[in-house]
Amino acid sequence: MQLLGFLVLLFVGNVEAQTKLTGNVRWMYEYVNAFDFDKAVTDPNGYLFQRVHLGLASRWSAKTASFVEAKSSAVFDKSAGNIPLDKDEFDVSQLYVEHQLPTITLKVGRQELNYGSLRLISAREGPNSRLSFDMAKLVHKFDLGELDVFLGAPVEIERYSLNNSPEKDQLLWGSYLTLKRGLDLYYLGLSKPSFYGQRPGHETRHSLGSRLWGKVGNFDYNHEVVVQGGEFDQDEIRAWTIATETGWNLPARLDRLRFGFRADMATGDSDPTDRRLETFNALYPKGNYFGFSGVLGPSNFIDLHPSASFYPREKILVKASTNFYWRESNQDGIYGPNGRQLRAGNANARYFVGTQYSLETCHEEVFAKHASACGELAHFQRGAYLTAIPGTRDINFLNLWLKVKI
Ligand SMILES: [Ca+2]
Ligand SMILES: [Ca+2]
Ligand SMILES: [Ca+2]
Repeated sequence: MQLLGFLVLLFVGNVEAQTKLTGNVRWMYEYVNAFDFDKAVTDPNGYLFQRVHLGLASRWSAKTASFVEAKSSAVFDKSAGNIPLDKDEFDVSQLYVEHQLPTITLKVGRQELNYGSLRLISAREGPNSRLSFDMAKLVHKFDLGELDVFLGAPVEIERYSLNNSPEKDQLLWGSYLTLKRGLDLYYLGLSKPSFYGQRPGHETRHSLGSRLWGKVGNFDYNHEVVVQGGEFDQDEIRAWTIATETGWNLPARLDRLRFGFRADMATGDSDPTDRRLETFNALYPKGNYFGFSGVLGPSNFIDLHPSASFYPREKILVKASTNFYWRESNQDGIYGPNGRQLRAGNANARYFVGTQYSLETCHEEVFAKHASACGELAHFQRGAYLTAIPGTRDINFLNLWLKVKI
């Protein structure tokens, strides 16, 4: 609130500041026949999300700027599978001041963070409430790239007005280096209360990562490796992930076709009784890690994910993909995008979780220049691990959204 007062004072004291209004509205209809594979949890006719963002960017001088953004997230006709991110009447999603010093820029306040392929740190575009952090960040830009150093806490979404505050006992800190030639190197530290299986405890986790990305001829690539250490409730953390995406863009007249192949792996805990935790934690990943449907999150899994993307016209994408999932360890369970365990490790010893078939389409300028629309139809067919668990069901998923920018 002190920051709000500061901004009001600045506004009153400097009416000549250059300002720009930004914003967008997104409507999203979703239908899921079984939330988290649970046969009993369904909403027969689906539900509608509405999300509004309205922002004001102000430049106070050559070196100082600010941004304030309000948001409202609403949900209509949803009778099952409620999660906290669905609804937030009215709140401050961003409110920061940026000041340029000789070699660095200081950015302080409530802000969004997006790094790399959004595998670990993301503003989380998929769910109905985006994620922001209350933090201080230093940005150093140089010829070859950018180095960021930051410290802060994620903002908890509370459903009523003007009551969002930073998560208690949570802290994120780190440093992210991006080189324009296609290399990211980063360290991320996280401290928070957590649950693994049924066990609560405090987690301090260190992640060291590297990402290589770019194009060679008709191929594009985006490969990332992360190793993790630290402590969870006196257990030693030892986890890692490899994520690879490789694309082949058909040359010459067929350049509107791309075949993609993803192969990913993230560790799970191999023995629930030892004093070592090997479950990978993806920190704050984008909610829809494997597509809009966002059924599974990137912990204790192996996946192979071929896809074909077709651009019938400029700004229109049609993509078909199949995603095969296994557990990495058959002693650990499966996890949702928010890191919550969906099914226990000891349910059975099978590895194969299932196959997701998806068809999606996006149209960037659908009615007007400022509107975009997307849709996804997906079917998740359970594999041996899930079919052996009573009360589960294959998932059918439909998602349609329209976004209009101001
Ligand atoms: Ca409904
Ligand atoms: Ca709120
Ligand atoms: Ca263990």
